[in-house]
Amino acid sequence: MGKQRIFSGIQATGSLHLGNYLGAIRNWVKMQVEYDNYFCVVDLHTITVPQDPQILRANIREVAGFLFAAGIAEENSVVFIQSHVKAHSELAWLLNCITPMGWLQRMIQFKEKSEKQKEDVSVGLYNYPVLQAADILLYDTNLVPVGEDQKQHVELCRDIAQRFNYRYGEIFVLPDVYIPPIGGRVMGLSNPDKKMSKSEEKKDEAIFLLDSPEEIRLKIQRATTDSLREICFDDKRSGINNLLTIYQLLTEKTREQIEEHFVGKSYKDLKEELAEVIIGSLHPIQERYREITEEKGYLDKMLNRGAERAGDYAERKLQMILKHIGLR
Ligand code: AQP
Repeated sequence: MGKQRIFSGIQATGSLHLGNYLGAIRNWVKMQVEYDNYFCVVDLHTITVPQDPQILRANIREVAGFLFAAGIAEENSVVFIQSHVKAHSELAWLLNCITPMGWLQRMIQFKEKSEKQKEDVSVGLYNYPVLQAADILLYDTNLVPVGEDQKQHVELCRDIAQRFNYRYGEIFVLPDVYIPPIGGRVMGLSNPDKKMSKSEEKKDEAIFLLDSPEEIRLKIQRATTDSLREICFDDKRSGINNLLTIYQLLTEKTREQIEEHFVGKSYKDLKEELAEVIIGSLHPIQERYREITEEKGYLDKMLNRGAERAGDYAERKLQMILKHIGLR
């Protein structure tokens, strides 16, 4: 039996943050040896909200660079840019034609993001999960490792695949979602009741992967806590719980070990230690990122090869789908 296949994507809506890393990318790196993997910078998803062309171009490269810098390796994984493989858009159209509008109306992310956009909200934003289903289904994906916010979209993808298979025959593999047991929802620093997000306007909410040690220390120092003193994991104390969860994810210690370690210590001690742990964890990724971006032509070479490998697979799958529908 061959390896099971993973597909996951990441938008280029801004600089990557600790939530993207701990909720998604770090797991992709860990899982990549055991699976056959396709990782994609989903630039077509990114333009479902307005983007400045110059900034978008830079963000796409930054996100791709970080995937390699974090440890995604060509031997195990295909890394590519979504718009470089045309089959994604074509399959999205085909899936649009069988997806009931009512299914999309239930999507929480659309409701949240469209509130911010008000009357400017695009059809593309509404349609986002169908394009995501196309991304996943093109590669016969078995498992989709994502943060918690994407769970509903992967479930919808399964429903679309099932509907398609029922109508046209067993064409699509039904994918499962993988949410990490810890880190599936890293929260914002000053508002720990909202998830850490790239497009959040208040930049203090997130630790970005390129933040300097000084920026990290300052952001953690300002992070919201509470007026209690005891340092322990507690869902009801969202600020302190979030800081401890980040600490746990990066140190890989157990909750008991961490609580014991901080007995008798203050929030200031926790924050100082956490900042150093984050700085130490990001340092090698930042170094590697600089090497990658300084080596002329490296990123383009990797992404061209990725697009070629992904494109071959996707095109074959697309031709088979077109045949089943009656378009070939
Ligand atoms: N705060 C988070 N905690 C854990 N996982 C997270 N992810 C995002 N935020 C967190 C996961 O990161 C992967 C890539 O996300 P995305 O780029 O597709 O967009 P998103 O889910 O909409 O994330 P952002 O960073 O909040 O972007 P914007 O601000 O543009 O909406 C996904 O697996 C996601 O679950």
